[in-house]
Amino acid sequence: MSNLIIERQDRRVVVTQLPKCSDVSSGEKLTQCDGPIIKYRRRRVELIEAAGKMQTQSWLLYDFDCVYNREGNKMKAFHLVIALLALSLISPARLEAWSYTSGQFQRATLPPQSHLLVSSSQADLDNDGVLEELVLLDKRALIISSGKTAWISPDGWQVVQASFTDLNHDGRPEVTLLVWRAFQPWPIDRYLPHGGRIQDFHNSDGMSCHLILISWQRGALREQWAGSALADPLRSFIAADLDGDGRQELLALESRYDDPSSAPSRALTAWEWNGFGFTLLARHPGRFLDFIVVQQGANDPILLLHW
Ligand SMILES: [Ca+2]
Ligand SMILES: [Ca+2]
Repeated sequence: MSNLIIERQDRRVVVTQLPKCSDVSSGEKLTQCDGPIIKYRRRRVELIEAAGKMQTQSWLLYDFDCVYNREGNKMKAFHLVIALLALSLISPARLEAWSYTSGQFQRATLPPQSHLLVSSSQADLDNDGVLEELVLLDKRALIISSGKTAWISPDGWQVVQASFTDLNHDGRPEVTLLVWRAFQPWPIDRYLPHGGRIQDFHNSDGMSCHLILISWQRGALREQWAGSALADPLRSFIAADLDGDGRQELLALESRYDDPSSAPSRALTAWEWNGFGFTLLARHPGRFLDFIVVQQGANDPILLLHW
């Protein structure tokens, strides 16, 4: 019980504290039991030095352990960044900086001192003051509340990504899921003589890709919105306020049904909530492997695309 109390106290500190940059030369006095921190900081210096030897990896110089959201709150660093770092060290990575400006994607320069934008790993979905957590395990999404499973994705769903967002702009957090499930035509299309309008929106295994929003509705966590099968499946997404209006847009890498999972994407896309679903704002063709979003101060975000 006392451990639980301490854990809850620590959580408050972790959520509200702004992190300091972690560095070998920070002057902080560490003891023997801080071995993992020392090891991490040494590895960080090695990566930065390695980055300095490469022409295209200037973004590796960024402090990927100092992560904030737009309001300046501490967020959790993602393994994705480390994965990108590792990938860029293996092969000569090609990285491009892009912004979303005047309704389209445009090449941009990477501002110094940017911070990585990542979604929080916790959010108060039911507004009771206790933070819910999101777990993705073996393509199942679980929402954990007060140590108990409050919601689990149904059998038959393959959840490939889950994030806390407010993509539907109702001022309350929801969970956005990127899901593969067995294709189902629209009910009316079952009776059409020449097939339905979405009949080709699935892979050869009959699986289609969907965006689904889960939120607190009528006293329980429920599907708030489930999109029809996407015309082209999404590889990954990031929710970020691209244009500084305080509302999140959806950035996503788009591929094609039956592209191998290791194949690069076909396009970078931006979408915005229209009250009933998502409207495409921009699409830029490109064989991208992955992407992250960084931001300098209150400037609009910059997308770093790895291809
Ligand atoms: Ca919301
Ligand atoms: Ca916006």
